[in-house]
Amino acid sequence: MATTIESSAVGAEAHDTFPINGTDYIEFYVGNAKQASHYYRAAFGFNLVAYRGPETGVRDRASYVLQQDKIRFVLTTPIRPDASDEAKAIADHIYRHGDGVRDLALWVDDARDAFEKAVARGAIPVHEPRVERDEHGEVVLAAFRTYGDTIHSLVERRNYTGPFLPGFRAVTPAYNPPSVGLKYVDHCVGNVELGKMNVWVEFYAHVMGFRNLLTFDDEDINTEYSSLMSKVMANGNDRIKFPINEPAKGKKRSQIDEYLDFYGGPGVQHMALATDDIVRTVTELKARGVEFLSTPTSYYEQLEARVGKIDEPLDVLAQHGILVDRDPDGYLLQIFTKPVEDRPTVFYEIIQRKGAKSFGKGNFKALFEAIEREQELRGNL
Ligand code: TYF
Ligand code: FE
Repeated sequence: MATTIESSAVGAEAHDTFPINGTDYIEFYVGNAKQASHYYRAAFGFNLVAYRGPETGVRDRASYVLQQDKIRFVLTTPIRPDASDEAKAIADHIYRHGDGVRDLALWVDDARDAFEKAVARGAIPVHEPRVERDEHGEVVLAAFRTYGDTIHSLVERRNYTGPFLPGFRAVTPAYNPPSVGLKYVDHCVGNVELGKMNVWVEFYAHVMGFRNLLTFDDEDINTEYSSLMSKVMANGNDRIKFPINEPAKGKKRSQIDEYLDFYGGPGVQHMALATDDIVRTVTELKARGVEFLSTPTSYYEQLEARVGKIDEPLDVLAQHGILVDRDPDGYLLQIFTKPVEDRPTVFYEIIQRKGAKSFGKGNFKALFEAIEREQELRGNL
C-alpha cells in the first residue's frame, strides 16, 4: 500500500455537518505572553492588534492578539493561576505541554447550530454557545474538544467590527515590524498516539463531515529509522485541512513518539503558513533569526528530474534549503522550521502553492531525514 487519494468522505457523510469559512484564530497557552508576542512580531512579522488583561478588567490572565494578513494568533498566559479555574487550567496546560496550541478556532456562520450538530454527532462540549457583546457588536462563541487537550472554538461574527472579540482592546504599539509576507493558515497537523489516527479521522469524518483527502502509510513515510502514518482530513471548501499523524514502528524512535513524550500527549505538531513569495518570506525569516531544517545539496541534483521545470532558480532554492514537489494540479514549495521552543514539539511550515493541492510527499524522505538529524542531536533517536 502506498499513497491513496480519496475522492469521497469516510463512511456515509459526504459533506460538511456545518459550513466553515476558515480558521478564525489559533490560540496558544504560553508561559510568558508578553515575550512570546515580541518573538512573533520580531521574528515572524506579526502585528500586535489587540489585548485583554488586567488593564481591561480581566484580572487573572493576559492575551495578546497578533495578526498577519488573514492569520490570527492569540497568546494567552495565566498571571494569577490560583485566582480562577480558568487561569489554573491554563497553568496546568503549560505545566503539561509547555507552550502549545490550545484552540484551533473555526469561523462559522451559526455557532449555535454548529455546536448542536457537532455535539449530537458525538463531540464533547467545552462550553455551550454564549453571546458576547461590546460597543463594536456581538459574537456567539461555543467550543468542543478534539485530540488531547486541544479544542475547536466556534466563532460566529455577526456584525462584529472590533479588533478581535468583545473584551479585547485595540492596541497600536510603536514596535510592529513589517510583515514577512505570510498570508493564511494552509493546514494544521495533529500528532496522536499509536492506533489513534483512525479514531480522529472518524471524528472529523463523522462529527464534522470532513473527507479524507490523502493517506500516507508507513511505506510512503519510512526513512532508515523512524516512521509515521498520516491522513489528511478536509472540509468541503478545503479552507480547513487537518492532517493527523500517528507513529509507526521503525528501526529507531519515530519523530511522532518524540513529540508525544515531550508534549505529554497528543497535540498540534505544526502549522503551515502560506506565502505567495517563499524566497522573500524565508529570506526575511532567516534575517530575523528563525531557524530552518537544512537540506543536503544532493537533493537539488535530482530536483529537476523529479519535478521538471519550475519558475524559481534552483540555486536560490538550494541556498535556502527550500523543498519542491509536484502533483497533477501543479507544484508547491515548502520549508520547515526547527521547533520554536525548548521542547521538541511545535514547529512551522512555510508553504507556497503553485496549483498543487497535496502536501509534499516527494519531500518526505529529505524532510524526515532532516528531522532525524535534529532528533539525534537531542539524543532522542
Ligand atoms: O503536513 C504534511 O503532511 C507535510 C509533511 O511529521 C509532514 O507537511 C508530515 C508529517 C510530519 C511533518 C511533515
Ligand atoms: Fe505540513
